[in-house]
Amino acid sequence: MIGAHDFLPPELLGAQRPCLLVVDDEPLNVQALYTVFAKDCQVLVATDGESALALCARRQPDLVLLDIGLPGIDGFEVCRRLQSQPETRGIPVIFVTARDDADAETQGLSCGAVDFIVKPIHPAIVRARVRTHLTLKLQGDLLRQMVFVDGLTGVHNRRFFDERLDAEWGRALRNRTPLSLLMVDIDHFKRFNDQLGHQSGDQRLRQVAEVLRRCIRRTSDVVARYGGEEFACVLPDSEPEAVMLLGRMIVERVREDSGHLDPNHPSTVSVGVACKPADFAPRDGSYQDLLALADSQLYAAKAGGRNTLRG
Ligand code: GH3
Ligand code: MG
Ligand code: MG
Ligand code: MG
Repeated sequence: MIGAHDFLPPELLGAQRPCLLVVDDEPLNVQALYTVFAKDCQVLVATDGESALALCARRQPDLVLLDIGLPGIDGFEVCRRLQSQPETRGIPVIFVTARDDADAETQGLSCGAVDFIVKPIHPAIVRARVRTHLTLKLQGDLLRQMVFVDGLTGVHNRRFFDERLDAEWGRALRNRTPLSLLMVDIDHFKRFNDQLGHQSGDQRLRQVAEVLRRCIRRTSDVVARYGGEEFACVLPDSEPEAVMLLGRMIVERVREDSGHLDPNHPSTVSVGVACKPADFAPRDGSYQDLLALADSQLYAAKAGGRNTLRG
């Protein structure tokens, strides 16, 4: 990671360099900004507003340097649209523009930009301001990671699961859409730990989390470590038949994958499924009831011999 250590505190840098998106329709301006940051950052370029929005959604840059005068939608509108979408709201925007009037700066900041720089740029000043806002952005990312992600397996944690279940429950009632839960518990995991040690147990937990991540792929779905060797998944807008199929696939994949990795010690899981139908009324119950139902189905799967699902 050449140079980035001097530019940003090393504890904030992940495996990849921070990613900047430069949006400007004038090649000389793009070149000037590219030269300032190419050593420390991965630099993406867009020359109009629509492609800037598409790149932000797809690549999730850590910061956007945004011109105002652009072909098609202007920079203000780009900034507003970034702010209006949950996936891009967290990306800081700095306007870099030839407009040096207070009106433009007021409008830019009220659209949600974090800073406003007037062209022609002064490289050291742009670098310093970008460093400040990138640091804040990466600190925020790190904090969210620590608060919402399970350190051992890399899937979300219980805190995140609880918040999302609460939110998705509300949304599913309002929109009259189905909402499903999967509870997944590793079978005889105490025995596995006793026989092979806790480090192998931790490794197996990571493998099972990876299977869940591969099976459950929609961006609205949540996979979380719910407790020790128990995982929980929220699946918005999923019909019961599809969720049962998914549960069955998880049961099979865990058994197969763990058997491939260690033929002498395959693991199995038991799965409990609960679904709130689309036409469910609030008086019919709460998301705690749905959780309790998934949990009781999980226990039924255990009682039914493990390595299976109930729903
Ligand atoms: P069952 O099939 O009924 O679920 O049996 P089980 O042995 O899986 O269930 P039990 O609740 O008796 O034991 C769960 C075990 O999971 C006990 C604990 O040592 C292990 N475990 C929980 N968290 C971790 C962890 O972070 N790492 C490791 N290695 N083991 C863990
Ligand atoms: Mg322009
Ligand atoms: Mg278990
Ligand atoms: Mg358990």
